[in-house]
Amino acid sequence: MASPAKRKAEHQASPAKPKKPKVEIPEYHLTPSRRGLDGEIVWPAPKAQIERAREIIKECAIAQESTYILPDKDADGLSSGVILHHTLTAVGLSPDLISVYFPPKGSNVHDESTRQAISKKSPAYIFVLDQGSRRCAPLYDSPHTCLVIDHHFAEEGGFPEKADYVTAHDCPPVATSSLLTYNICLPLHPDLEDKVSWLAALGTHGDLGNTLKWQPPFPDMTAMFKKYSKKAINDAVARVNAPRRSAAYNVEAAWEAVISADSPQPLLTHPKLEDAAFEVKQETEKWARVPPKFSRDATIAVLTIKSAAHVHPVIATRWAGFLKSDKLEIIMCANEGYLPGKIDFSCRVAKHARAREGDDKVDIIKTLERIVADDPDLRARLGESFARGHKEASGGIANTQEWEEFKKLMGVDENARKKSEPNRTKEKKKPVQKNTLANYFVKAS
Ligand SMILES: [Mn+2]
Repeated sequence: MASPAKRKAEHQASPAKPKKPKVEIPEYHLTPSRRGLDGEIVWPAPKAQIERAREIIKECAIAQESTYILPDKDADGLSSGVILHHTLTAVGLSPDLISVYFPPKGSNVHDESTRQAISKKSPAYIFVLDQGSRRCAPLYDSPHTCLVIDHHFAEEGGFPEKADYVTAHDCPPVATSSLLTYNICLPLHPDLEDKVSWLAALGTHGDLGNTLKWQPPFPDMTAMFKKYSKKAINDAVARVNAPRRSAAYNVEAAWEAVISADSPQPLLTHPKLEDAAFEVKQETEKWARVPPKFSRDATIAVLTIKSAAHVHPVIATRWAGFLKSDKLEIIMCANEGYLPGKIDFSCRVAKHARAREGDDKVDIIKTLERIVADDPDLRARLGESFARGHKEASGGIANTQEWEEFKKLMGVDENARKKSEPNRTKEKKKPVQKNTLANYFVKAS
């Protein structure tokens, strides 16, 4: 079935030029792996890190002390948090001792508000999952054990002081946080396989998309996919991702839904997830057709929207699969309406630029940094929330003032559209609303 973006593209604008040859994107699982000194493949993370993570989980269960879990808000983060929760309780930690925390809309685990929340709980164990890490002071001043499980880029030593960490980032093909957590937890209790395999798939499809082949080094999920269809998993991804995209930002509802589900099925009929998904779909349709503007060198397309919902990554992803130009590398969607006085933006690699290798490979984080490299003052003002995430899917938050300066550096709007790029996106059609479950928007980013 054609993706919704594709279907939309076909019907919204008929390309004036002949079709280009189909771009072959290499299968994700075929990314060359790192090998240890013994020649063994190192995957999904260095062995010593995985062993240490297992020790901490076992120690935590024995300690029977207050435990705080801080998972990220998307399908991958929630799945890894729930896998960990199921594991901790399976190995004997009393569920009453576990609390879960989600920073409010616009905040993250590195903010002061998160530190205050942690202090209030005074936990003995802290687990930080899928949050993207940076070098910082310990998350909590009193003695505690902190384990970071992640797969985002982190600079050398880019973790909270004194925390243990296990990261998939340096072991390609980079596993998701949920898959890494699954890999860590699975051997810890015989009952876990049934409980957590589908969650590993839920989180992994959430981050890597629904075309992943579950081929080595990825684990064999044949038995699980016999029980639950790929469609059920993918539909569940969209449902689980909906609350954090909605204006109300009810991430707790998504957590509750996932932790009480024993299969993808209940997620598909959960009323709170359904309502959020409906809202997100409407907002996406409303903003899906804003015309792009281009950077001076035509390598970046910028779409500007104004929505209280977190739909900018979805819109960037859609356009990334649709816009065609040889020069184009990055699609950027900037949302002026998500946080007051701020721009929240998401970037994706243009589809035809995804197959590039070596020096030509598109690295969004590096590109964003390069744009401001000659303006250290602006770079400093853009702050820590600029250019975070993955090299293929980055973004950030900037104040309006800095955003305008950043756009100037890119030369957005200076570039008159090239002849080779017909003005086919300028005809702004009124968004059509077709809010039926049948055409429910499945692709999450
Ligand atoms: Mn993730």
